Amino acid sequence: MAEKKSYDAKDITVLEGLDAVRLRPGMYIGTTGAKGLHHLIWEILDNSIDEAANGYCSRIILSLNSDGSVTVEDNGRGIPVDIHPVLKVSAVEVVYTQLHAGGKFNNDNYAYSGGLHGVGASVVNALSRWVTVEVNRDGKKYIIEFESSVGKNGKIVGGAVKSPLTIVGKSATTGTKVTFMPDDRIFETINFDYNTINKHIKEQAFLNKGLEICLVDNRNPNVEPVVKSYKYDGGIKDFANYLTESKTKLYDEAIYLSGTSSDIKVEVAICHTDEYVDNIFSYVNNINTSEGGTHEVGFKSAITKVFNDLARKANILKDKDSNLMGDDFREGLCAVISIKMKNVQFEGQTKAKLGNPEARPAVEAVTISELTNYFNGRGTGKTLSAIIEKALGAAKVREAGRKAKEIARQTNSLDNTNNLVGKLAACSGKNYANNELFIVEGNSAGGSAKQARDRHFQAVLPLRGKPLNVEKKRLEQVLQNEEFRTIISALGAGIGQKFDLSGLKYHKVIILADADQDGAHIRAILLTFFYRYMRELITEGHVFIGMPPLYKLKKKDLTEYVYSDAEIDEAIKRFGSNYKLSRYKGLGEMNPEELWTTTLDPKERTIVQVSIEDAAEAEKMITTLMGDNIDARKLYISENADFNKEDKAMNLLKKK
Ligand code: 28G
Repeated sequence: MAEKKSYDAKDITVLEGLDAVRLRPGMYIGTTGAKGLHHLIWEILDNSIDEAANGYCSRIILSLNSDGSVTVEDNGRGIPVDIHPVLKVSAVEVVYTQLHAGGKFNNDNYAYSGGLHGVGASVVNALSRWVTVEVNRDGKKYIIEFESSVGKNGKIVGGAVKSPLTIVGKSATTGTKVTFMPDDRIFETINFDYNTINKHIKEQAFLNKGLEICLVDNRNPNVEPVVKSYKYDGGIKDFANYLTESKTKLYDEAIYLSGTSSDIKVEVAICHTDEYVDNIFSYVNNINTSEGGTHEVGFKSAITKVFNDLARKANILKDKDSNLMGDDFREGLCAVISIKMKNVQFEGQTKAKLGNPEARPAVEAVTISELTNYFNGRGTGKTLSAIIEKALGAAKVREAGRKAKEIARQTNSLDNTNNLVGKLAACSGKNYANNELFIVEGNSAGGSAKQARDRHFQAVLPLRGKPLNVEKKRLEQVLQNEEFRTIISALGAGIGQKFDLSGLKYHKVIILADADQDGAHIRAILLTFFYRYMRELITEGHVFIGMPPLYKLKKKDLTEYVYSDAEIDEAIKRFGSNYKLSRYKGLGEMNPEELWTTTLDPKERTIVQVSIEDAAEAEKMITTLMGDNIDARKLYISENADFNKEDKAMNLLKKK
């Protein structure tokens, strides 16, 4: 996919200064939205993580400051401070002001897919209002400051030196401390999201064995700072155990393997649960590859080979028996694969798939030899027999052809299910391109929406509670769920392999859920469902998120609806005094008229189109459950939340 373009002189001039970064930020950080903003942190953090990977740093502290800036501090060697022989400035200044990096930008995928390898610091500097770097090294403390300010010609000069490297005192330690203020002239938002950062550093702590990463949220001056610290001495082995901690495991401890082949470092953690789906999480250079790729292919073929060989050696598979299939050994599998390699090529819809062909044999070789070694050791008899038994069970089902038959039968039965769409309030118009389907959280909001809508082109499907989490289900189980069956038949385009957009009866599918944690969960489950079974619905731009207002401001006959917390202060100011402010806790609180004006009326409403990246992110959230609330997490997993039951996990969250 990643076709290499030639790197000519024109490119070099474009790429030399930091202006190039300010001119085309998307080239370097993907977007100037929230995702790109957080990328700034990941880039600086990566430099500390690299220092840790080299063996010189054991702790990183990430602080969110009350002025909106971010500080990252590590206890590594400190960025070098010696004077560059040609440029005659300090090495740390070079790192923060030069986009050198030896022609690495000739690959479009490169910057976009994360990991700017060595140029991240200068990109962050270019896109910040100001940056301060403190280096502790050689018994001294040094400081250098950068800023982006308006130059003589009225243009903004990005990341210029404000004060060059200066010794400000002595130091008994070593390390680097970087503080930066994202530039609000570049980014659509400069609000950092705690959960996004928390999730990221937890994931990075799992991927970097023994490295301690702390997160300190200092942003609210009225409360004690929120402090979190992650350190996993077992690395991805701990990650695999964590991902299965609330499930029934077939053996207690995850299997951990590591090795190097053809200059590719490979680590693998494997465990099995009593579930039927598999969850494989893979990473390349600490970047998540949610679309899989060659490393996953190598891993899968390796475990199939090793487990078949071991089953034969144990005489569980007899000479006359044929080998079990890969799918059989992956039933209930939870695995984490982490590899480190050079010249990574990403491909796929979200650039989250590893394309390098050399990764396949490398992962395969390490997994085969290390997994075989593992089972040649002592005390693994139980583990092995549990894995083989599980696979034999899966094979039985497979051989009976039950899976295939059931899916075929149920998919076909969806073709004429008029009886199923009972709860759906369809629309009268037959111009599908115009038609909209609102999937609405809760019966009461659903009722209001049915009254409020324009029935010529708007259909409403209310959901009673929380949808079945598709993550831990086989397709045939998803197809048994009444709510999903209703959605599938209402849309009229089939599902899975049989999905065909030409049958689609609503060209806009709008998810309407409350702006709370429950609503977020429902959105994530629905997006995961679409992502897994109707992906084209998303890639072709048919899926939207509806945005109900959070507040109503009223004064005499003037009414204004406010859609975000960020806007409310300003709106109140505009109203002056004697206004009435009400907060909508949910869609259910709105009467049909209000619902129409604020949320349904195409002329007034705000709806946000869902991108494939959003859906991939939602899926990842559901499958890794990287959240912090362990009780809620466990409950959520153990309770097969369905439409008719109240979700206990969420009630629990609310009580806290
Ligand atoms: C706190 C926030 C972000 C870093 C280091 C340490 C060294 C370094 C960083 O070298 C790259 C290497 C030599 C030219 C390396 C120190 C060797 C010896 C380092 C960070 C390029 C710069 N002593 N720690 N960079 N050099 N932490 N944390 O940025 O060839 S960046």
